[in-house]
Amino acid sequence: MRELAIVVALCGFACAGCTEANPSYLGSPQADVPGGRRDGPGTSPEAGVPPDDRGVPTPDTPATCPDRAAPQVNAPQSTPHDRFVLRAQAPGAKEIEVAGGGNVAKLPVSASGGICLEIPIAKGATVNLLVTAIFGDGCRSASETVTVVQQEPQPKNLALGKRVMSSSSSGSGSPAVVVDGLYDKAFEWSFFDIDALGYSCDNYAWVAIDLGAEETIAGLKVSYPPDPNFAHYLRCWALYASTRNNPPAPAANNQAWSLVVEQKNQPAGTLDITFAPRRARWVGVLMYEDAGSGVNETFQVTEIEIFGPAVVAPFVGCQ
Ligand SMILES: [Ca+2]
Repeated sequence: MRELAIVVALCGFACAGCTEANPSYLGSPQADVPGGRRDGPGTSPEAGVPPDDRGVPTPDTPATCPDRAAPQVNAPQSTPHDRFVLRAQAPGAKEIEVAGGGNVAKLPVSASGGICLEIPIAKGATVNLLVTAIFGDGCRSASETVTVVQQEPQPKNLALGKRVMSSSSSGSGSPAVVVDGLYDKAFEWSFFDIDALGYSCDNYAWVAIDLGAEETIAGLKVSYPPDPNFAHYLRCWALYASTRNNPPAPAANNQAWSLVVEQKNQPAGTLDITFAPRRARWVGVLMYEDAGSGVNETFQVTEIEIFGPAVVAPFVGCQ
């Protein structure tokens, strides 16, 4: 059975940025502020007392109402979209009330006993709603609380916990610390490199990560120890990708690898970039030059993350 589908401008209690005016089919703001049941057993109407949020019955609410369960509500906890779908079921009810941010919508239930709403939500906002059924006898059910957060989709770190290979290093332990999801320990590579002719991006250390399967990659993040004077970051570096299952060590002129992105003068601080999506089974980072002086290039890396593209499924509204 087709359910009532209405787009409602309901704002969360702490919502900012809601620009739509109170639609005509919403109750007047503050006329029916959600404050819990107003029709519970033992309550009595106070003639002439305007509705408020103290649990006082409205004048047209019966003096005694049976206990009725809250509507069954289906809504996401979070959404990447600018609206979300709220469905509620309360068989036998006359209306279902959705209240939030000082606005109230009362919608007649369909023959199947439900409603469906598409509710706008501002970027980064949290919407809090109370959903209550209203029956033909004027009595109200208990209320169901709904909280929905709008947040941007988080791309998945495809490197987390995956197999790591690297050139010989000066570090102790395993280079797997760069894919353990933690930022506490750095793994170190260091090699002798005289830049007789200056800054050269010639010799390098490398680290390669097996993503475990061919994936679409679209981002790289490299993290370092939290030292304000840190010089052992990737100043000159390159990211390569391979779709082979067992490629040789990454190298600039190896046909098993293709260049994704390179930087010859990366500034200090966490390296965090996105690039055009491409397929890769392995990724390889070539580390040419740090920002220190001396006859060694030394790199200390706490974590390497490879991100897939942020995927947002199309919004599906009330059908
Ligand atoms: Ca780590």
